[in-house]
Amino acid sequence: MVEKTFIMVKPDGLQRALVGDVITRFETKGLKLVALKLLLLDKPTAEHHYSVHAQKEFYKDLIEFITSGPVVAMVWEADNAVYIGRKLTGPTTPNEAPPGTIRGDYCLNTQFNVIHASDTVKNAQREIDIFFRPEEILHYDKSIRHWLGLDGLEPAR
Ligand code: FUP
Repeated sequence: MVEKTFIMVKPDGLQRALVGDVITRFETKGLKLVALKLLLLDKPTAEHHYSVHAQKEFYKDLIEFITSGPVVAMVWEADNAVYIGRKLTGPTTPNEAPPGTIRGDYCLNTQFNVIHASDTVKNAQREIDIFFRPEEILHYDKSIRHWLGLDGLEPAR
């Protein structure tokens, strides 16, 4: 099933010059970039995005952190995009994130963990709606589909 997932490079990722690397990992895996913007989150938007954590002890710090500098918000599309996005990202706790994942390769700290990736299709849609207007999500074909094996089993002519 074709899905969209919401991916965000957090302020630490941008300051550490990891935006390009994050994009490269999703691009080279084969997902399709359908929306992207650089923005400074305001507090209400940050609180909306992280509302599920409102009662947690780390919530205040999390809101302060996520609004502390520019972030890069993106929407990536693929079959199973949400699951793939989480796999590329790695677990929340950096010590548990295996090498080869973004958090496993770049993070030592649970808060400064470089990237947000939607955890369910439902949450992905909710998060996309917070950050993007419908007309900001693009529809287009990528010719690479064939070479990723996404166009069926017909051999190339
Ligand atoms: P994730 O979906 O992996 O980003 O993790 P969560 O939704 O559970 O948490 C959202 C963010 O809160 C994490 F990216 C980092 C932060 N967090 C903490 O700072 N401390 C914690 O104990 C758990 C999460």
